[in-house]
Amino acid sequence: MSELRTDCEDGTFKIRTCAWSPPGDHPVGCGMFLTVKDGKVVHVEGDASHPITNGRLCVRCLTLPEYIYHEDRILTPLYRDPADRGKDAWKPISWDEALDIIEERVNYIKANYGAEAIVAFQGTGREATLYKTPLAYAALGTPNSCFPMSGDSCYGPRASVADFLLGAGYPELDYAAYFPDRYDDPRYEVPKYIILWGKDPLFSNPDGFFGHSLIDLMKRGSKFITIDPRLTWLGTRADYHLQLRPGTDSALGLGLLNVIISEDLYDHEFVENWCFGFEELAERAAEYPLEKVEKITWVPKETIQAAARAFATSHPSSIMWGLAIDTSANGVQAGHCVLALAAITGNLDVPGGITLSKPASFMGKWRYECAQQLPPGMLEKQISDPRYKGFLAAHVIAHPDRILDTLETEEPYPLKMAWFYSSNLIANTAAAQPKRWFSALRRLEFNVCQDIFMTPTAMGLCDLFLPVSSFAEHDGIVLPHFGRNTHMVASMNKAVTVGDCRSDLEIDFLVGKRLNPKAWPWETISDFFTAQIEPQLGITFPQLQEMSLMQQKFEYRKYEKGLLRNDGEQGFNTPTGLVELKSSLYEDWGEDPLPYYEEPSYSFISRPEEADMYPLVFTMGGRVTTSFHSEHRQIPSLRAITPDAIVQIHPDTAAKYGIEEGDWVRIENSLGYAVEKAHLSPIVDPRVVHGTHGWWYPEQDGEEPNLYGVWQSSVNSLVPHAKNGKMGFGAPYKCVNCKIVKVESLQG
Ligand SMILES: Nc1nc2c(c(=O)[nH]1)N[C@H]1C(S)=C(S)[C@@H](COP(=O)(O)OP(=O)(O)OC[C@H]3O[C@@H](n4cnc5c(=O)[nH]c(N)nc54)[C@H](O)[C@@H]3O)O[C@H]1N2
Ligand SMILES: Nc1nc2c(c(=O)[nH]1)N[C@H]1C(S)=C(S)[C@@H](COP(=O)(O)OP(=O)(O)OC[C@H]3O[C@@H](n4cnc5c(=O)[nH]c(N)nc54)[C@H](O)[C@@H]3O)O[C@H]1N2
Ligand code: SF4
Ligand SMILES: [Mo]
Repeated sequence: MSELRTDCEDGTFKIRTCAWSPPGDHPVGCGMFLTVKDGKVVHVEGDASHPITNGRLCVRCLTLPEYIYHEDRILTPLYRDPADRGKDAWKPISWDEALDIIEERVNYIKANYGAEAIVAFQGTGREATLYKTPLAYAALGTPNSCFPMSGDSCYGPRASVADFLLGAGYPELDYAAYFPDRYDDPRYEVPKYIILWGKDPLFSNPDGFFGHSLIDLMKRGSKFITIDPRLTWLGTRADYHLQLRPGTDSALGLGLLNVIISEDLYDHEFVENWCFGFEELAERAAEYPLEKVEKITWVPKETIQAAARAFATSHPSSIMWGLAIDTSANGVQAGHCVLALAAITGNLDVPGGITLSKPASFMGKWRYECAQQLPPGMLEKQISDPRYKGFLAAHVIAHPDRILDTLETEEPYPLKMAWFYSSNLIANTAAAQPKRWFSALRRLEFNVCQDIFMTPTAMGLCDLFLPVSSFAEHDGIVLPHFGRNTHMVASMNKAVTVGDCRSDLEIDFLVGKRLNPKAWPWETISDFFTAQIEPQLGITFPQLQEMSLMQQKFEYRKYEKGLLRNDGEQGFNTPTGLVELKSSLYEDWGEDPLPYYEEPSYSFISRPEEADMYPLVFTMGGRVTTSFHSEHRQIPSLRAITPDAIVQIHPDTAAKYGIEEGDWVRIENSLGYAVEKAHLSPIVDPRVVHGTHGWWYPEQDGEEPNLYGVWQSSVNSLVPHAKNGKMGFGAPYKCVNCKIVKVESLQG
């Protein structure tokens, strides 16, 4: 491993670091060197000694200097009178002034409405994810910590299903990430097949998984099965591509299970010893003959059969399940099928299969202790839905759809203040029905935003802006999978200072020490991290910084060794001690204990009266490397690669509607519309169009009503509110009905 700091002869120096955020990313922790000249980062290059990423970087980190030193970046706290929301009437203030305002406003809200009148919003798993709920609970004193994506439709559903059925932290493809010698470790085996299900990791590197590892595995012989309405780059290299109708994943899963069970291709030993409910699952799968599955999913039955046979008869094999499983109200059932497929083929926790971990997580103890800071009775005031027992069992956060209902109705009590902690929710990211969210949030008395750039959310809704430092400007730790099933713990190392920005954790410290000092006893950030990691890793934070990262110990077949259950017994940490192919929990929660297929709520089948009007399926949000959700739109090199919001349309469909390459297209359904630029491509089925999410236009007028053009490509206006599954999870972010019409301009 190279040095933390290397001084060069020309007076420059290099800092070795592992990246998280900002700029936005999941905790992949790619290793890199930042070259610093005259106090500025001037160059970024990969660190070949990093055992996971081996020096490879994507374009977002390679263009980091453009992001850090962008002229639009906010470098000092800003304040604006709430009466001026929507106007560019911001005034720079000091951090002390900002803290005075926060203290005065929070105390006012608490005294007059109760702390529960404050809601803290986060976005996806940036570094902020670790520090937002502690801010809410242990500094602001509110139980209303919220990820405002309808049905909590990212990661939460998958992690919860894994907890319910396996009692284990989020399962991941085994890519030898735990071993210093990686694929050459004698304990490891290369998977024969990898199913990529609604996931495109080369572009998304999701949740801390380093996507390029799939190329490593391909070179070592792994074959692919892709399940995706689009023919992705990996799909073109796959042995089988199952091009399904968006939102029909659970029907396909039941079809695959049906083949494997009826053709007796399953692992009898594993099923007999370690699974609960196999007979019932077999009966359920038998209700999904391939003719029926083909009709629902559009995937030819021969392809389903061949893929199922290839997967089940090649051992070890693995499955990666992605966001598309969560972004469906039927996603709990699809996830159930995925885990059942992995289990009955004997691929759980074996070399080259799917890795599992105990449900404990890094920093979990601290986060739990922060929740204890809430006064007695406060957690009971959290806005949730008593019908959603599955959600309540899995989560200690507010239900997002109920938060919007509460904002609109003031039932069960009025909300008065919001804190946007890494959330640009109206910019076609987390919020479904973003205009409804915008109107409702606009009525609140006081709103704070913690971000890097001015966003439509901050401009339209906030009164105080707290500027956040990039990962090059602060110390921190990177926890892949957010601390669950974590293959490494890495350090982020400060290289430079820019403006008067602070990290999310530093802001927590500032606000916490003001509002609730006893919960924030650490003198320094370094002391805090040492307190978190030393008990588990036996090293201090400065030692971790010297080392760069520490890979975690790992053992296969933990269920045989008593390493998965809290009581130390063999088996899985579920009520039956087995993998629950039939859930022993779901019935009590009002849910079918076995997987089933349910039609998406906005489809030509579930809304036949709209079938002629909106004949196409709209799926959206497949990732590109040049942006992270609504971020990076103002970064010149990245915008040059991806100048516009693109909607992918099959050439035959485009011809039918008189649309040509580069035309502006209005995508519309009964709920709303968005305008994006046509790219004609045979990678989508003629009945499906794929749009891009997260667009706003920093180059346009930021003031109201335009708000940087945020309503122009507003794809999430087409996504319904509160169409969640029975346990409160999932929403159709990737499967709604639509029509497409050529228009003259982005303004539609
Ligand atoms: N239709 C459709 N919609 C989708 C999706 C889809 O696939 N299809 N994907 C969905 C998914 S999975 C998710 S998770 C959501 C994501 O939604 P969000 O994560 O809410 O994404 P953004 O709205 O971009 O908000 C993030 C904001 O945080 C700022 N930021 C970046 N890094 C940091 C940091 O470290 N600290 C702080 N304080 N701020 C930071 C950014 O500048 C940005 O303004 O979008 C969802 N929206
Ligand atoms: N560069 C970049 N990386 C990111 C993000 C980003 O915005 N930019 N966002 C991050 C976040 S928050 C997340 S959650 C992850 C998500 O990353 P992934 O889990 O990889 O998911 P997506 O890229 O949204 O979609 C993967 C594939 O699902 C397909 N798909 C669409 N609808 C369906 C369907 O109904 N069924 C099936 N089976 N497939 C479908 C899409 O065509 C797409 O190819 O990426 C993270 N990484
Ligand atoms: S995946 Fe890309 S943006 Fe994320 S840390 Fe690695 S190089 Fe940086
Ligand atoms: Mo996400």
